[in-house]
Amino acid sequence: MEKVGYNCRILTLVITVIGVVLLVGSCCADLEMDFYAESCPKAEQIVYDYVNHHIPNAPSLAASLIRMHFHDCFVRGCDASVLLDFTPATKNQTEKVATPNQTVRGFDFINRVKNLLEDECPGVVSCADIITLIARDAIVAIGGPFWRVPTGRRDGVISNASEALDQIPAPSSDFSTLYAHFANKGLNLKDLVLLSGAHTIGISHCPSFANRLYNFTGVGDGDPSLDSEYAANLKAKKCKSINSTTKVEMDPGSFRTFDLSYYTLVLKRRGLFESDAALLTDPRTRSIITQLVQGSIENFYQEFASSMEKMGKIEVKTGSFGEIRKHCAVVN
Ligand code: HEM
Ligand SMILES: *[C@@H]1O[C@H](CO)[C@@H](O)[C@H](O)[C@H]1NC(C)=O
Ligand SMILES: *[C@@H]1O[C@H](CO)[C@@H](O)[C@H](O)[C@H]1NC(C)=O
Ligand SMILES: *[C@@H]1O[C@H](CO)[C@@H](O)[C@H](O)[C@H]1NC(C)=O
Ligand SMILES: *[C@@H]1O[C@H](CO)[C@@H](O)[C@H](O)[C@H]1NC(C)=O
Ligand SMILES: CC(=O)N[C@H]1CO[C@H](CO)[C@@H](O)[C@@H]1O
Repeated sequence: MEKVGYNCRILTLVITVIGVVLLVGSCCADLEMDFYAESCPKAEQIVYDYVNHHIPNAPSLAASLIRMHFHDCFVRGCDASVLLDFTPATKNQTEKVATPNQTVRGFDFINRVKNLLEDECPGVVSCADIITLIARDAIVAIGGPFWRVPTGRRDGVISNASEALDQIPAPSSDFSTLYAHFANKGLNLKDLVLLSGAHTIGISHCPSFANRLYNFTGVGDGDPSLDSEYAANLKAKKCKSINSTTKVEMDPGSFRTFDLSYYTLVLKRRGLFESDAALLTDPRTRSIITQLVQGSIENFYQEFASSMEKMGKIEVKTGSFGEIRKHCAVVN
């Protein structure tokens, strides 16, 4: 009698476990390494080959591609919503037209890789995974850090310009604004400091920071937290007026090298944006920067890799959510 009851309880437990596994499996599967191993075995190699064929001729694109990945993940998760063009189906203007995206390049690059993958295995590889893989491979191609990219992301069907404005932090952000934006996405202060380290490569346009040179509080003043010699130099050479549209290397002299010099600049009060300078205004982030600068480049790469892997998992759609777009710029 007792044994039957016992077996019964075991059976119920087994059925419950199976039920839970099925439920979880269908709704919110995890990303996994080499997700396309069976459905499109050459997918990751095709991305890798394309990146390694083209990035050496256009290394500056690597910066734009990792930035695109960041902008994608911060709005509705890493779901390629950043790639959508405005059509009647999107109703509102899409993320692409929002201010932060106006300086993102590399959309054609993504589309060309997508076309190769559609030729190889139609309808299988998501645009969201393509952005994520390309960003990693492009940074590795310029000699930067490698990080793991588990795959299986699916593409979103909504892209909304005003959400991009709300969720991608502005360069004028202070510490608490940055803290809140990152915490909203499950990222901590260490991630904030490490991911900001991507500003060791790439360029900025003057409008992103010109107020710090010419009109910080609206009375024609400069930002006192920006090194005055550095500010004078920018005014004389690059951003000659507040309306200048010139480009500036964010990490002058080493803007193509993924190194620690961004952090060295920030400590010298030469971070370009208020958001870079803001990392010094909190003792916790300041101390993380000091430790990074004192540590090795290998340590930085390792820490950066783990924050990138975390960023690549923000609010991903997997399993039966979302879709696999046929064209990255439009929903199916
Ligand atoms: C912490 C908040 C952040 C703010 C406020 C911010 C803001 C900006 C701004 C305003 C620009 C220059 C745009 C222009 O005028 O051309 C820029 C460039 C860039 N950002 Fe950030 N960013 C942040 C975080 C990140 C993260 C997390 C990444 C990547 C992991 C990233 C990667 C880059 C790169 C690589 C560039 C150079 C782009 C190029 O050369 O085309 N940024 N960022
Ligand atoms: C987005 O679309 C909705 C409804 O179509 C409209 O009410 C709203 O004002 C739009 N917002 C923007 C920022 O365009
Ligand atoms: C876009 O986002 C705004 C809020 O940021 C919202 O008011 C609007 O309805 C959204 N549009 C669509 C089409 O979802
Ligand atoms: C500086 O900012 C103030 C207040 O926003 C504005 O009235 C003024 O025109 C600005 N000056 C310049 C040179 O842009
Ligand atoms: C910058 O542009 C604004 C508006 O386009 C104009 O009012 C202002 O005079 C310009 N400032 C300078 C310093 O050229
Ligand atoms: C790549 C892209 O679509 N960029 C767009 C950003 O927004 C500006 C202004 O709306 C467009 O002109 C760009 O084409």
